[in-house]
Amino acid sequence: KELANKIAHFARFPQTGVSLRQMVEFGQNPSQGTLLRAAQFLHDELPIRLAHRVVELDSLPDNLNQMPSVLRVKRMYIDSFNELINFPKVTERIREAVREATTAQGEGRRKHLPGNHPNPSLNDSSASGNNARNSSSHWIPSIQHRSYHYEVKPTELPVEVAEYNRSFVKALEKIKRRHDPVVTTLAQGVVEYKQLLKTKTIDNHVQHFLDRFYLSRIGIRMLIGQQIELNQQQRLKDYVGVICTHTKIADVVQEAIDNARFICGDYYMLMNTPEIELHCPKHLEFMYVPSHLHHMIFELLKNSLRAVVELYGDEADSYPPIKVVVAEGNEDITIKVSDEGGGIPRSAMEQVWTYMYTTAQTPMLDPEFDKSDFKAPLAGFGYGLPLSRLYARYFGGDLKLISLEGYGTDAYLHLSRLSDNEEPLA
Ligand code: W6P
Repeated sequence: KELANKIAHFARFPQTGVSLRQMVEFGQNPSQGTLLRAAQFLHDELPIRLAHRVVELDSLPDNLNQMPSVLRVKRMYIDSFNELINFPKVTERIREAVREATTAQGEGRRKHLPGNHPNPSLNDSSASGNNARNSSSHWIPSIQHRSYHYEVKPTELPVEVAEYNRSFVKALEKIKRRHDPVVTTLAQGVVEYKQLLKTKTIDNHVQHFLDRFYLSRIGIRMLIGQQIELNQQQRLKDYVGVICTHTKIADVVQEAIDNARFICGDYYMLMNTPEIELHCPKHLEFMYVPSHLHHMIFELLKNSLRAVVELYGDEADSYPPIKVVVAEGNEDITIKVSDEGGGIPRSAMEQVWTYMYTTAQTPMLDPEFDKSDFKAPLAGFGYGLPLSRLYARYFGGDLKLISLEGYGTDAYLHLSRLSDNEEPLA
């Protein structure tokens, strides 16, 4: 139908990646004019990314793409796609006002290249000439031209600019909230699929689909989260949106250590929880999203704690400590988490990264389940590790495990310092 055509049309356009550095440079002291350009970029880019996801959901194996849970997820993507393409375009009058105000600042006029954009409402019909297609970011001069500062006095811009930004943020907030349950809903679909096929493993095709899908979700939510945060009046020191330009690694890791130990002691009702030693250059800082960093370290520590406690028993007088080493390189900051929890057999290493692998029961995925009397397992839900690796990869890092069966496990979390890596887009 018409909708299917629209989605197919948008899905033919390549997705445009943004690097951490671009997000930061774009978001430093953004004027309403800069925020408007960012809004235009998202107005263009998000429907493309969403359309890619819908097409991929459709092309899943037959009995999976018809699962009620998969259809529910698809519906969310379609609804958000529709809301975005029906969101009013920036009027030519506003655009002209922003252009004027920007130029008046003496920064040099930026050429607004004409768009041959999939969304016809976004095409600049008044412009002519360059219709180059391959650079899909060509209609975002501010991102294309690595100059991001539009020092525009608010008074120089018509009030409609701020109004437009506000209403676009509202639309983004609604979309973000709608997609909150995507991971659990899709996980439920995978459980059902597994039951249907009476299998315990997941084929590579589905595994790769889920990796792409969740990676894409991280990116979409990052971009939406940035736009929402940048539009807030209040600004935290050292923060650009959700990015902290001076993330103190030792502090974030210590926080994750404290939280993981607390959760572990609570879960196993331990008298003394395993110690976690941290070796980290005290003042080491880098540009990152603290919540992502916390999430990944917390996840690794929970796995290590579980392994150690289950190897030595919950009544042991003491446990071998878990060691966290933070290494400062030029290219990477690498965080090693070492436990003596007995390791993983080599044959099980691949399973650790699959979305099927669950050592724990999965009542949380049962909608009938009463959360109040459920004790969340410490680790081993099957999603923590693969998702953590995607968080690492999203900004050009990676996560690797080396196991010494019979002794313990080392996890290596590589985080790229260069921050020029563009988002990986499947
Ligand atoms: C284990 C299994 C595991 C997974 C991830 C991180 C650490 C560990 N330790 O025994």
